[in-house]
Amino acid sequence: MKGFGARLRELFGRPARDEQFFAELGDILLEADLGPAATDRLLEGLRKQVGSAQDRDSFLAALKGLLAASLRFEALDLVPGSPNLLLVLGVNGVGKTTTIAKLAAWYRRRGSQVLLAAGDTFRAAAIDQLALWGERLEVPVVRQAPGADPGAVIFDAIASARARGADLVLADTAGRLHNKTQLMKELGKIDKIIRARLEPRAAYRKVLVIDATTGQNAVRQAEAFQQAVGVDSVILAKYDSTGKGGAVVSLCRDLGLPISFVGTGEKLEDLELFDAGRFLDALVARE
Ligand SMILES: Nc1nc2c(ncn2[C@@H]2O[C@H](COP(=O)(O)OP(=O)(O)OP(=O)(O)O)[C@@H](O)[C@H]2O)c(=O)[nH]1
Ligand SMILES: [Mg+2]
Repeated sequence: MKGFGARLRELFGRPARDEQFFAELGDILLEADLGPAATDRLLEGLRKQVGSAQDRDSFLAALKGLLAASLRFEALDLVPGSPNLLLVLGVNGVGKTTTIAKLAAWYRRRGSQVLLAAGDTFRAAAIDQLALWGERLEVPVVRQAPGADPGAVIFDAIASARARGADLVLADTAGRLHNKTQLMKELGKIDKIIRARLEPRAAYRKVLVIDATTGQNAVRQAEAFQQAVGVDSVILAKYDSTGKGGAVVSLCRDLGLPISFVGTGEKLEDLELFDAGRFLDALVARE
């Protein structure tokens, strides 16, 4: 099947701007995972611009403009001189641990001293996976035995960061299904421990990793994490593996969440700051 951009260009190239046109446009937007609320609002916005945006390119530009208005970028800046912390959350397998390794490399390139906290104590393999990244990156990893309290691991990691003068703790957490209440509650406890340990002026962000291939389910996940512990920022992983990615628009618009980074592959350097313009250009370029 043709990609999002190809279908848009084909549709916008036709002269008609009738009900059939808007119905087809609605289908294309929904199939790109924009969700019903965002789709309705975009269609409404575009109907208003039919007078001024007639030809294919101006219609495409109008659509991009409306999409861009929904998207928000947030830089995860650190406060110098004290440990800052990014608590990385998400459902199973979305790319949390890999994203932590990428973030470690990213911040280190910018002069930060990074420390990893093996807060996914569920499986020994999860601790080992993070430890291996730590070795490769030459970044210290604070870990405890499998089954340990993740809050205690992160507590230790903050103390260790302070002792070493590290300015960033990247804390891993176990993947959890968003409908598992007990596990979601555990995040609240971890959050309290972090708040009690970090200096009030430090940057502390709860970062939700979303798998770009999961579509509208990402919105449901974000809502659940939002309710359980609060989410400050979203990282969109696996953006290289999907022709869609429209769920981001719903995340930003319906939940008011900003996007900080986009993961574009499995390698350490495959992490970019989220750029709404570039993101939309890529979305619309999909053949
Ligand atoms: N193509 C692609 N693959 C990615 C990206 N980020 C992560 N992955 C892959 O996704 C898989 C899962 O990554 P992990 O980092 O282990 O995911 P996780 O969320 O920590 O998983 P759990 O700890 O089991 O919940 C691995 O094979 C990663 O290489 C990305 O941006 N692009
Ligand atoms: Mg993991």
